[in-house]
Amino acid sequence: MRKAALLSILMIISIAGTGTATTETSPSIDGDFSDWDSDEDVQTDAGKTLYFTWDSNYIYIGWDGTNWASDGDFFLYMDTGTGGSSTTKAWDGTHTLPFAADYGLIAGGGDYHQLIDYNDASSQWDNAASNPGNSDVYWGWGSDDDTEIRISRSDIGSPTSVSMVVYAQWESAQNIWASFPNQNPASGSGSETLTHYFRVTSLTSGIAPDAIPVKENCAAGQYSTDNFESCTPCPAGSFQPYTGKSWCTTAWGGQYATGTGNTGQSACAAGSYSPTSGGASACTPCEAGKFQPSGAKSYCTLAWGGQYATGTGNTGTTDCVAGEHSPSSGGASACTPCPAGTFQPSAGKAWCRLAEGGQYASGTGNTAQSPCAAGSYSPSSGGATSCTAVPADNYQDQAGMSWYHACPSGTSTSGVTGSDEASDCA
Ligand SMILES: [Ca+2]
Ligand SMILES: [Ca+2]
Ligand SMILES: [Ca+2]
Repeated sequence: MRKAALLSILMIISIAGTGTATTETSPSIDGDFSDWDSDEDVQTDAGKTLYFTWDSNYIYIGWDGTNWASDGDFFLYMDTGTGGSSTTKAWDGTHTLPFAADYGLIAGGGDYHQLIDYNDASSQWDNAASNPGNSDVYWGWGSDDDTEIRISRSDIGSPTSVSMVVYAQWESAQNIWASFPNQNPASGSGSETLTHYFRVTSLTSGIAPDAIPVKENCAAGQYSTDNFESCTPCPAGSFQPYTGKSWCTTAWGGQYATGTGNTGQSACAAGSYSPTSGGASACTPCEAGKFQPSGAKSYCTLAWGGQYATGTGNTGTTDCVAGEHSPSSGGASACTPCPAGTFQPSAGKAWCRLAEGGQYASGTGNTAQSPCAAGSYSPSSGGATSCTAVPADNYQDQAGMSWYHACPSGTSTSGVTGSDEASDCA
């Protein structure tokens, strides 16, 4: 049973295949589809079939089963070359087209129809100088609701290629109820963004209209690598703000684009950066010893000498406290206590001062030096970590001195060191 069903399907496909023909075809405009070839009913949507073909003088569109006086209004938009508009002519509202259309055909019902021409100079849709006459259109109505349309190729700039969308909207509202290519939305609710279109790259003979490729206008955040047969989200670290592009832009230095499908990039926050080479999917916190007070930067700055930046992601630096320093070369993640023999009374300094002659600084992290006591001294070269007792037969009766007095001739301290007054010499 299932085998038999499959066989009959195969037979139908085979019969349809042998019956196909190719352009060029010239059907009569009479509300009768019997003069169209079997490969010219290109798609179905909402129960309606779209027919499409051409010959050397005309483009032909067919649409079955709709009374345009009561069941809605008909719209055709064509991109034939440079310029044009991706917004439709306002008709109870506008829709977004997947290309910059140069011509359109609007039909309200009965015999009303209008070929329109986008005026790039004034940025508006104008009625075309030539309108297809009644002899060129058979509008579906009550007794014969099949529509056939013939548009003179010379009336639309004699294009050699064309991109096309066709749709129907409600009788007195912009809501789209059928749309071709049928990959396009037809939600019956307000303004739509049409994403797909038929693309005929050469309006020549030998082409089967039902094999015309449907192209996708990539949305913002996407790009196409296969001539718009499909779209791919922009990879992390890149973005695309516009529709219909074949590339994504690498995020700039100081910016990032996280995840895929980004329509824009974001600025790195203060305390972080992304490199000038670009393409970051995330920003990097400033490393220890560096800082960045501003957003959208491609670098962090070394902490200045006398300051430090501890941990990562710093937006600023901190002064070293008194008794500490960081080197003038910068980039410190911590400050260093002043070594023994030196001191620093101020905060935010890149150096420590040597203890002066007659002074000393013991241990590390000193904020001040101390004077040597009487009976002791430190050398005038400075940097002493402690004071030295005055040698025997000498004395020093003042504090803070780098030298000492010799006992007067004929006197001594009897071998005692550290004498702190002249009377110790006897
Ligand atoms: Ca016909
Ligand atoms: Ca165009
Ligand atoms: Ca209508």
